Amino acid sequence: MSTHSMFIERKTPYFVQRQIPKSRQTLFTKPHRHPISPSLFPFAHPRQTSASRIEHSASRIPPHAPIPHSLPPTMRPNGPRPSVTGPDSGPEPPFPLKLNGKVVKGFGRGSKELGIPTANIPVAGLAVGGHEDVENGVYYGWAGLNVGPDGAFTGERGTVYPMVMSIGWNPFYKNTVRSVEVHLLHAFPADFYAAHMNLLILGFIRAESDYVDKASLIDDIRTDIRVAERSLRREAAWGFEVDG
Ligand code: ADP
Ligand code: RBF
Ligand code: MG
Repeated sequence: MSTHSMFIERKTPYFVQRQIPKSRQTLFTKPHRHPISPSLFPFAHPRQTSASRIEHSASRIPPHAPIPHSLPPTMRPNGPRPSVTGPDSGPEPPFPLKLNGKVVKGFGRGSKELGIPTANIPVAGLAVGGHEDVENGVYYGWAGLNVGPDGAFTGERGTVYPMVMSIGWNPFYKNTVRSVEVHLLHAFPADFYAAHMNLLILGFIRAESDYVDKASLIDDIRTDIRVAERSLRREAAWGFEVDG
């Protein structure tokens, strides 16, 4: 148990622990609902309530105290996941989103060996599509590629494949760069680096997570693939076109 939670949970009234003389116990006879330990937080003593005291306390905060600027990534929540996402009637704004880019080398972590190769495009692809502010997470849609199902380059007009993709910082790998990676739902006989990929994103699946181990990450990506397949199956009636 951490010192902090010990303090929040302790039942002993404050003055008993601190051995405050009876004459000064008036403020502490009722245990505070969220007592703040003056020893842990000297600048946040519960009695210092006037503005001048707060200002005085603030002036004592060291100038270079670290300020947390981002929340820690959320661990994958336990429990079942929905088998489709997004409305059955079709994509709702901001979808559909279009972006594109050339397939480049990614992190080389052997996603392929794990059975989930991801074609990476430069994150600038988001800017090309005008969607730099797109939320991190997992999405589904269609990928138009100038590579056919047999792996051969096809020139201008290509083939359209269902896809599931990840946009973000890959909290499990603690990446320091944002990435855009697309897993095409097709078994290609060969790599297609340098191919051009047009993406049509039709829906959001989930936020990106951190995981206790690699097996749990893979497990979740496998679920993403099934969710993408099912979600796209409804799409026949929506009538979207992707450029190959
Ligand atoms: P990298 O770290 O370079 O992205 P990966 O292990 O993720 O390497 O493999 C990605 C490459 O695998 C893609 O760039 C592409 O050339 C090839 N590839 C083969 N099949 C697929 C597929 N179904 N989806 C995505 N990429 C595939
Ligand atoms: N990486 C993460 O750290 N957290 C995720 O939630 C996550 N979700 C992904 C979902 C999909 C559909 C794909 C294709 C990748 C995802 N990744 C995620 C990225 C993954 O870590 C990366 O592809 C690895 O390099 C796989 O080994
Ligand atoms: Mg990749």
